[in-house]
Amino acid sequence: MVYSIRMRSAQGGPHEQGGQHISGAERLVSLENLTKVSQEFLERALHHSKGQPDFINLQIDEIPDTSVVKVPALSIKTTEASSISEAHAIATSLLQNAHISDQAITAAFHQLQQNTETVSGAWLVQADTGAIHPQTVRVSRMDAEREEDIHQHLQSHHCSSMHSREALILASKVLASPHIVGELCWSDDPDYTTGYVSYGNTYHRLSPMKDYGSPIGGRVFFIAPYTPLEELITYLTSTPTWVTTKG
Ligand code: WAQ
Ligand code: MG
Repeated sequence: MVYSIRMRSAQGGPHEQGGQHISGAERLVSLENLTKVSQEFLERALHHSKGQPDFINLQIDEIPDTSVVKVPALSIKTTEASSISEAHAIATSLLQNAHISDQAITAAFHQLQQNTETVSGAWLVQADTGAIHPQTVRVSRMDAEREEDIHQHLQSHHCSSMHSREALILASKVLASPHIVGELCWSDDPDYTTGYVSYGNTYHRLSPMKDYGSPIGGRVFFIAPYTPLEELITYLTSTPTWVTTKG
């Protein structure tokens, strides 16, 4: 058995009652590690640069090992730009390479830049028309299959922050869906300015995507035309997934 553990915290009440999202995290762990990771998640919820939550949800579900699907980890590339506008221009050209329309790219940047009320999930944007699905989706039930391997993979690209680890795992699960053609993300944590674009089989780290100190960030998943939304949302939220690394 493996255990899905997830945390989300908010200020001003629960998310579903209009609380402001502070932080969240999700992992798949063995029974042996459950207590340790629960404690880590609680600590993270209580000490976050976005502030003190007054609502914390810690949820644990048992999952049969056999139901976990495997997807490959994306390869990693890092680009440091000299300004935010240059980083955004690079992000735009990467998304264009993924055949995402200019309309959709503009809609995505607009949505993320005006995310003053932080949401806990990602926006789904139609890659051809730029139409934005009204509900956000929080991806869950994913982790690295082998901790040493993902660590090695990140380390070999000189990134070992918790932010990179979690974002690479999330982006690998997301892009493994045949309905998702790319992703644009930067953190809402005021002290973290690196973001990424993922498409094909690469996670392109880009910095700086925003001003240091800004609490504005988020995620957009670009979806293909005719995507079966319910099926996609079930995969993102519920299908337990191991991200695997080779070499
Ligand atoms: N599912 C969907 N959306 C999510 C999830 C999730 N599990 N977790 C976070 N989000 C959305 C939500 O709107 C957050 O406010 C926003 O993304 C930012 O989340 O150096 O840390 O966890 O390799 O603050 C990129 C790392 C870090 C780049 C991104 O995002 C690198 C990051 P954060
Ligand atoms: Mg955050």
